[in-house]
Amino acid sequence: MKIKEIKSFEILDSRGTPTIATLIETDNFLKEVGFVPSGASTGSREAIEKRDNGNSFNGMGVSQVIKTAEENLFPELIGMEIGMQEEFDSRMIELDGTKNKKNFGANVLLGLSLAYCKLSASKEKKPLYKYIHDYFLKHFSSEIEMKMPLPMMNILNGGAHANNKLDFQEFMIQPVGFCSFKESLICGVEVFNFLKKTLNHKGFSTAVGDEGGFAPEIDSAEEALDLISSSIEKAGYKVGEDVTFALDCASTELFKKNEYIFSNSEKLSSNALTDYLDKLVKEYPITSIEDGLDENDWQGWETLTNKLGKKIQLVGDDLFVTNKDVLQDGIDRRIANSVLVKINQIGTISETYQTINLAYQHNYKCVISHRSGETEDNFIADLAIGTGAGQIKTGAPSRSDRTSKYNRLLMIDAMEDLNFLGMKELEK
Ligand code: 2PG
Ligand code: MG
Repeated sequence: MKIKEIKSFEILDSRGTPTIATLIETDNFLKEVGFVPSGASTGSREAIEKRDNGNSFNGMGVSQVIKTAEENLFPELIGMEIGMQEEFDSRMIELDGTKNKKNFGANVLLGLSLAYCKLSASKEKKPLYKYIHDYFLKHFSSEIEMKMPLPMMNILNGGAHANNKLDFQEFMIQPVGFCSFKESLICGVEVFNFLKKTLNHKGFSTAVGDEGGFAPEIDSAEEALDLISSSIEKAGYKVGEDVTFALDCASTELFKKNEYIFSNSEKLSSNALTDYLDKLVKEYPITSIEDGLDENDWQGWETLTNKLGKKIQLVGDDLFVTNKDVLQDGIDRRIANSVLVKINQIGTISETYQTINLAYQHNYKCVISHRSGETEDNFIADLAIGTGAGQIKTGAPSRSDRTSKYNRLLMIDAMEDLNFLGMKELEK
């Protein structure tokens, strides 16, 4: 089975920003499409998302980017055999010829890599998650089992995803105290709905931010955590037992001239922010903190990891950018203990696998993640199950760009008898 035709389309992501969908057709008429997500708070080491910088869509268009790929990249891929992800991705990387994929754009490469991966699953007549699992086992030494991921649900938004004064970007819940994915998700949905009632009752707006979570006009992390705590209780669950908290501080966005600057004009040093996070962990049942510090504040990360790394999950997002070389540096310096995995940060599926494998080899956990700009593509649901990552971060249970992932998980969960570890996932 070989590639016969490739076509890319300029489409829209969940924020109305252009992105790319790529369709590959094989010589036996199979077709698959890969849709590319896009971030707002991006790490500086991410692979390059290429845009036209022309007149359309305020410079955000991608039609010229697609045209260049159609002329110079796609013809080189026609005729390639389906089912050899690494060879396919390596060929694209070689043709791009740059370290950060700035020639054709990581958004171009990812659309191709995704469509190719889906076709490989079709070729083997396997569901995508099963194909990913088998591929991973065949190519890597990490021992993994397929399992349902624990949701990390962003129900209250701040930072670059909302226009309120909340400095931290994401206030998430992890429904840890349940025996099945479905029960865990139901709990998350109920808490989300009670949060809406709580906000309404207190006179706050219930409009939502980019990832479907509420974005009320509040300005402190404590206030956000208190609002969520009371919603958990009102929904009939126990804070810290049934549901724990996860934060994405997205601190790279706050870091200027060696200080973390908050919207109330308060300036914290790296050590002061670490102390503040430590205090929050003592006061609230927080089980995970992502990007607690800036992507370049590695000294600070060492202190943060020494202080909290044995107690909770410390996730590197902008810090590691799903890049195995950057992750290796982090492992060498023993910073963080978990990696956020975003397919468009690195731009190909096989490099994503390599990063996941490296993490597993060094006992780092993986959280498979969406971007703030998403599409209807639910590939990451299959990726989370197939790689046995155990955790998925894909926003609030609201807006179809977010629920498409939860819905895919619900359907797989109903069809397969897969393990779900809940709290044990975090304790492993
Ligand atoms: C993050 C992501 C996803 P963005 O920081 O973790 O929640 O946001 O896609 O804007 O980088
Ligand atoms: Mg993040």
